[in-house]
Amino acid sequence: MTILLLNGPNLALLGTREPGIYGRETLDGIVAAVTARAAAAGMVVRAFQSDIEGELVREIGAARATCAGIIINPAAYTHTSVALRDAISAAGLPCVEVHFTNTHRREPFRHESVTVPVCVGQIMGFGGYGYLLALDALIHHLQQNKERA
Ligand code: CA2
Repeated sequence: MTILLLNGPNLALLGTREPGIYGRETLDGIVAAVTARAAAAGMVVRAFQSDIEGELVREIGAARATCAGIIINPAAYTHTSVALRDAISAAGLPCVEVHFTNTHRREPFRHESVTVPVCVGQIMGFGGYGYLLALDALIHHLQQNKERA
């Protein structure tokens, strides 16, 4: 079973800039931690980062045939992207949205997520650890759904 782990614009900068906001962990380190935890649960992670909205949309579309679920940090596209929201909705896969920061404690323009209404749920404010929480939540959701199917 494969999980798609998607990260949006500027998240490749993690660990190199603004450590006061986003911490010192790198994206590679977070992907490695999620991959190891998923492997312990018998799952595979496909990780993809892009600064380009259309590339993220394309990956979500491709996941429909190959993945069991999605973990996504859409970054700034969280607050703007109807295209990502439509792609998540069309994929029909359970999706967990994750954010490093608690966006509700930040500028008003970060308070709304366009994408979260088509996700199972959202985890924010726990830095890189939130990605592990998102993985656990997604696995739990998949197991619950399997039991009900
Ligand atoms: O808190 C989050 O995870 C965000 O998705 C991060 C986005 C921001 O636009 C959202 O409102 C909340 C920004 C990602 C930028 O990542 C950087 C990482 C290191 C240095 C600079 C930017």
